[in-house]
Amino acid sequence: MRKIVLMGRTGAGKTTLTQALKGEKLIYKKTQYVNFQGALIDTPGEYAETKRLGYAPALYAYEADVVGLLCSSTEPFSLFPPCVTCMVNREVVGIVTKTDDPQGDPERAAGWLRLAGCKKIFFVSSYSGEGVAEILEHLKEPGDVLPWEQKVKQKTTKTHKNSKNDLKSC
Ligand SMILES: Nc1nc2c(ncn2[C@@H]2O[C@H](COP(=O)(O)OP(=O)(O)OP(=O)(O)O)[C@@H](O)[C@H]2O)c(=O)[nH]1
Ligand SMILES: [Mg+2]
Repeated sequence: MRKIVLMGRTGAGKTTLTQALKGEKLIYKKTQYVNFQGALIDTPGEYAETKRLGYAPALYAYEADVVGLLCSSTEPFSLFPPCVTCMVNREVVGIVTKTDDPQGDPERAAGWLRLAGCKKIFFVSSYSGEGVAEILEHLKEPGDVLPWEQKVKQKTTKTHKNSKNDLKSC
């Protein structure tokens, strides 16, 4: 998988999204420091919110192949300045989170992410699972087998074995 670093304000849903991407149980845990978890890099929201810490996300971007800027559908304003994506020489994608929230406005969040320079926008809800598979597909590299593909592969192998046995019994 290509590595993605998730950035966005406190409560944007970065950690919950890492849990959803890994198929784990969703448990609230405040991020205190940058967490490296295989292909996922989770950052604390304070890095995006505090000017003095603002250089850290730019540096951590170089540890990843893709930068994910998160903006939840419920955010009242955007933290990302226009065209901020030019600060890193990595692909930057926008991720609108909490699309399930009835109080949210996903299109407004997507507009802010486009203004920040994101060409590709994912709409996700870690609660319902919407959009999670699309992010995994985007990070997939040749040779990677995603969990649902593995099941299909196993089924195909089983069917192939069964048909072999069927042929033997004939
Ligand atoms: N409705 C809804 N709530 C969500 C979703 N994802 C996360 N939340 C909630 O939003 C809150 C913050 O989520 P976190 O994943 O901890 O946010 P974070 O961006 O990691 O925050 P920091 O670690 O403080 O930077 C939690 O109460 C989550 O349960 C979602 O898809 N839908
Ligand atoms: Mg977190």
